[in-house]
Amino acid sequence: METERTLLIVKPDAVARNAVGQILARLEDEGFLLRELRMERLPKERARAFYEVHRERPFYDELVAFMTSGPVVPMVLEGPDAVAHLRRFIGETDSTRAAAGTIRADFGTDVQCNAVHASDSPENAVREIGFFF
Ligand code: 3AN
Repeated sequence: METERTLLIVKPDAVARNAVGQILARLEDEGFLLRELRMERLPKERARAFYEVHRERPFYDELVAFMTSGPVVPMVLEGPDAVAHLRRFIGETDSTRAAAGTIRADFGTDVQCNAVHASDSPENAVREIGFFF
């Protein structure tokens, strides 16, 4: 397996419920190596640009409003096959359907407030890491 880097963002819902430390601990326990980390408040235009691929989706404005509603914690994680590994580890998009024990099941609420974002392909990981770091 190839060593890869991927981007994870702790979203405003999980920051607001004081879960950053617990999420970090799970990621570290799973063996991901933490390479970059920051807390920031995303300006609206940055959030719009980050989710540009969803521009035409009906939830786009709501998604941007949510992602700018409070601070986020973007980070770079590294490990073997990190992109796919992290996607499996966080669980599926809708927190109400995510497998028990995943980050989205345990710290998210629904399809929008789902605690974390993770890059969905190696190409997007490169783009998203470059966007934040
Ligand atoms: P993922 O984050 O699992 O890659 P995407 O890329 O389909 O999921 O969606 C990006 C983000 O948009 C999600 N993390 C979620 O916050 C939001 N989202 C996705 N689907 C919906 C929906 N039907 N209604 C509201 N928000 C949504």
